[in-house]
Amino acid sequence: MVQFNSQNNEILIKVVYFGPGLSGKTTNLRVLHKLINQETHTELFSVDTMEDRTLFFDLMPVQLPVSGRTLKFQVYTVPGQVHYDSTRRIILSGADGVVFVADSQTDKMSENVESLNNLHKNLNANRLNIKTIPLVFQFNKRDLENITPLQLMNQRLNFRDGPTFPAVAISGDGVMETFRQIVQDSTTHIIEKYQLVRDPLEKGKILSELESLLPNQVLEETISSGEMENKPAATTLNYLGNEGEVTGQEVLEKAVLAVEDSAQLITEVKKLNAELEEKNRKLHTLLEENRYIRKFLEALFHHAGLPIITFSPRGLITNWNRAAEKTFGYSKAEAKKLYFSELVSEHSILDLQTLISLITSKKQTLTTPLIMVPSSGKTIRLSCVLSPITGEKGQLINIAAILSPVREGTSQG
Ligand SMILES: Nc1nc2c(ncn2[C@@H]2O[C@H](COP(=O)(O)OP(=O)(O)OP(=O)(O)O)[C@@H](O)[C@H]2O)c(=O)[nH]1
Ligand SMILES: [Mg+2]
Repeated sequence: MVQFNSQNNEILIKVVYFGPGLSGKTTNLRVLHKLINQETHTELFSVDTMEDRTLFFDLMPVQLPVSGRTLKFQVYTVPGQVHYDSTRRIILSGADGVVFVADSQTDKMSENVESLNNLHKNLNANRLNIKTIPLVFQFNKRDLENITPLQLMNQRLNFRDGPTFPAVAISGDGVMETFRQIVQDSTTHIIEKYQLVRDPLEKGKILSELESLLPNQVLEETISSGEMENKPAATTLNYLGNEGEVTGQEVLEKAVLAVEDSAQLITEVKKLNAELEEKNRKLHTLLEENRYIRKFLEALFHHAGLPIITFSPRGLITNWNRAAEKTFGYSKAEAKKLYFSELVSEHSILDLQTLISLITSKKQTLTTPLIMVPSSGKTIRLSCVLSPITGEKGQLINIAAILSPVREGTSQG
């Protein structure tokens, strides 16, 4: 189904996991989902699943960014049960690669062969050729007793001498290896078929980048068949309420498209969510730092040994520290009802006014001695450093006054 979106430089590639019922197709996708979910925020959608039987299909969209392009793999499983034939045909439509998951148990060989014939028939119905489409074989359930030797499985099933992988999908063995192979083969196939990249060096670069994007780690735990019920690994979409086979080509096609769209949307929303959470975390850290700095500055302000007073451009006191309380004898609440000029003796008022108009116009820090009047009425001479406090746009918000004793004397009658 390869589709190109030249605007976003996207290439859509469809890969289908095919095979007889219970051979382990869904298990493969669940393992892949566990392994690649972290980096790619990939979702796994299971559409109409009853216990561990796929009734419609599973879909896992995997986005891999390589060399300025995004390769969007749509990875499907078909329902293996014989009577879901038309669903398999629809899912195979436009496939760019197939993984055939065979069940290694000796008594399953005839089901494997029947399923392979069914693949042939349904590819044909979609005008696809089983001899040329990228096809990877996985011989699954190698952990069980009574299994067919690999060589014999190869002879019976691998009619075109394609790549094969033994696997124990429930414990993850062989799952990533199989996926890597189909990713490489279907990408190569598409690049060559549509002549997307002519330079062999660039083609090699894309393929090795793809290779490095898929993780090497192995599954830590075994996937149990009951896991889906206890801890859903997949987003379950129930597109159709009907039980059993859905008939009507058109309905099925629409259903597949609708699920693809929802899958795409949900994946994007998840990705956005993850980005938002990350931004939120950063913002939170910043706020915490800010809160800390604020607390630190507040402590510094209140416990500074010198009186510090802030007042509005009109002169009304806005803040007042403990040393100011001690020096002037007013509590903070009382001080906030006063104008700064009320603390200044009439001998210094002109000096103060000149200073404030200079600060207002030039926004500079200025120092002057002032004769000041505490609540006791006994004046004191203090050196006053006046600094502008400006807002984001440079506008004057407040003026800060830091007061300290002047060297030559402390009081005047
Ligand atoms: N022992 C063993 N069991 C496996 C292995 N892979 C899958 N299974 C089990 O086989 C059963 C069927 O696996 P699924 O992945 O659901 O099979 P499927 O091919 O999707 O089946 P359908 O959806 O019906 O076509 C589950 O109980 C799996 O846990 C394996 O490698 N070894
Ligand atoms: Mg299944």
